[in-house]
Amino acid sequence: MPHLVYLSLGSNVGDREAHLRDALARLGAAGRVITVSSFYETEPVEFTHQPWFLNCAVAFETGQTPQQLMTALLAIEEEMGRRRVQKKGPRSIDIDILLFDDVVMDSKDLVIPHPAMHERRFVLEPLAEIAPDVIHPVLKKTIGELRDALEAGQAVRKIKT
Ligand code: PH2
Ligand code: MG
Ligand code: MG
Repeated sequence: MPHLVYLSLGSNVGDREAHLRDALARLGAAGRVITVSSFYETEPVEFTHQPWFLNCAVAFETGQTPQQLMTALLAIEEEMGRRRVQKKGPRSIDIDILLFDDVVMDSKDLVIPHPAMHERRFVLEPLAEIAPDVIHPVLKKTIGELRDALEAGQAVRKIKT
């Protein structure tokens, strides 16, 4: 049985749109892309002294386990030249697992659902576009509800493509 996964993609170095498209194409090696949200220009949060990001959300189907998928995503990031210099800092591509079926896990190097997803407008706005009624398996709220509950701030704007 394939697993239904939601991913968040982000880039804030170089040709951000090309990086997102390149990553989307490479995801085919690990499963099947079902839906891609619009691309959103987003204000950097947490580590704020860096360029604005381009972010999107992806619905994805895979036969892999969470660990296998994370390994595949890290390989894509590496192939695309990502260098880990500053934690939460500038990156050519970041691919994060947000949700994996209804899996709840907390291992040393992989936490699902993504522990910060419910606080991040750059995640919830694109995700609500493609999966508003999906329920967060820990918070038991829909993605639309989580998005509506965010405090004002964290500028996010859909770009025309
Ligand atoms: N990623 C982070 C930290 N801050 N801010 C925005 N707007 N978009 C991101 O993808 C992002 C961020 C760590 O992964
Ligand atoms: Mg991230
Ligand atoms: Mg990451």
